[in-house]
Amino acid sequence: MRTLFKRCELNPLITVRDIPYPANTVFNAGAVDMGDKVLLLLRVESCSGRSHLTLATSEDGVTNWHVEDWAFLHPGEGFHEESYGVEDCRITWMEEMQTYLIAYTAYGEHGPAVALARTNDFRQAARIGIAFPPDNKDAVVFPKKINGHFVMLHRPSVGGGSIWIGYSKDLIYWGRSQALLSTRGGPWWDGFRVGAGLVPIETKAGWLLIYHGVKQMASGPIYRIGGALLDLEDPSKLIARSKNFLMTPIELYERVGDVPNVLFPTGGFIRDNELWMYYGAADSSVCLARASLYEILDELIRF
Ligand code: BMA
Repeated sequence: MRTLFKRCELNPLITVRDIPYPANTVFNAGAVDMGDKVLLLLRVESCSGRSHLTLATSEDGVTNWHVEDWAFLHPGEGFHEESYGVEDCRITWMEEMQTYLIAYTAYGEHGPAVALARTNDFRQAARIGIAFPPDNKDAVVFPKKINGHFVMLHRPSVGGGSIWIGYSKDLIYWGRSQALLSTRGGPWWDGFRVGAGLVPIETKAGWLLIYHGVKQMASGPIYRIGGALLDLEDPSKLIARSKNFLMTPIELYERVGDVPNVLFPTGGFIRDNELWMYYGAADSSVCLARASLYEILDELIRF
């Protein structure tokens, strides 16, 4: 079978055995290419069932992960909206602010909300606040302002499970919301739900968005990976979208786990025209797959 994405032969890269304190599972990590190392912000689900975010670094982005023994972002005292946990972050380097923006799911008694935090050095995070109230998740901030505005994708769970776009001047007040990429319905691989995956990547053909799509089966959902292209000047315009999924659960570590049949991409970057994509597998590990950027663009433009 010909596949665009090649799985790293050392998958799964990080499992709960690599966490230096008691935990239930590790998955869905934000990623940053720092040149001399790759930094991941892991979602660790503790033995209580709540999640927090923990740092891991590796010089080559594949082997010898050093996982910190403290939580970088923990459900905070006094932050009622995230009292059930902090989950599934995506990290954006904002060149013009010289800071990292972290979009994450703040899960509280009212449901999952989209929250933002910032850091300059990954020593500590400063919370910015809730950007979109429940039920909202799968948020990514674009890596630069477009027409003077910060731009964010997010996924309200009501109203069809589609990806929306919103804008802000100050990262606090968000508006001009629009639905951007809808579920396809019917038997499609992304018929039931979609959600943004990696931070959009600027290419000559448009913003490349890697997203997850869910198909509801008799036995439960299957989470797969697809791609889309958004207009560079006006990212609310969808230029192309993969008709076929780009990657589907095949390996045992993707098929079996706390939630079976899940590929959940949350971190990635381009190195030498190759897309490095970190994804959570079966809510039980962090894995890596790589693909040629040009082959992905080719696949998207062909349909
Ligand atoms: C989604 C998110 C992810 C999770 C996925 C599969 O709704 O909550 O954190 O990986 O479901 O369980």
